[in-house]
Amino acid sequence: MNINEWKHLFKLDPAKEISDEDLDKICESGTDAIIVGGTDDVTLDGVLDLLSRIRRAHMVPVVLEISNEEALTPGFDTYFVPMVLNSKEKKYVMDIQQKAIKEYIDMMEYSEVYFEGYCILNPEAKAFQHTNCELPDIEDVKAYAYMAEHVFHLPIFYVEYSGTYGDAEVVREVKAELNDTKLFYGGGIETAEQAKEMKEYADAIIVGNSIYTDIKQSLKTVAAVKEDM
Ligand code: 1GP
Repeated sequence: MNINEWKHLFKLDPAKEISDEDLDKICESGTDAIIVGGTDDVTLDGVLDLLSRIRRAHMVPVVLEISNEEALTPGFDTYFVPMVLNSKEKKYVMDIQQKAIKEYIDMMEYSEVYFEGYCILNPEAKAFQHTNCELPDIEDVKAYAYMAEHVFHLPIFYVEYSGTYGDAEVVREVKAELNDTKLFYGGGIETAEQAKEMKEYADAIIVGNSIYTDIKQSLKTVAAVKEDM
């Protein structure tokens, strides 16, 4: 499992219902991994329920994106820890993360953990409001990308438009800033065409909400960005 080769990820929200049938389709879709993560009402029960249902019958790698410590549990293949770079509050950039490291340093030593530099660009997104973000312009975003790679040496820079389809030009310009840090794009992808458009610049795309609104179209985003399918 090498996150540097990931091209497509589905993100499942533990606070949302998904039938076994739809979950099977997501797991068998050919996606590179499934991220379990959300903003509101993420509980340990919800996280464990999804993990066990995925693990029951599938080999797909499963990532926990940690949004609150109470829902942290061993058993995932990989852990993502967001640092919200455009938050106005330092606690969302690094304090919560520092506290988690202090508490879970032992577990981290035998787990695969990656920190993500998040830049949240949709002011309507719950995550934007929850982490008290400031809306950056394109030059700001590029400077955050520079910091992610050259200051923090983060493996991932995540352009997050959660809930709305973003500006492909922003993604293109950000990609041009990055060499080693991988660019993840997520937000509003509902069709194969949108997946293709964002994947042209992003190293990996993340598809979330459309799993719950139009699974048929959502599944088509996988083949749209993976040549081997
Ligand atoms: C959310 O980036 C992901 O964190 C995916 O966004 O739910 O809008 O697809 P959507």
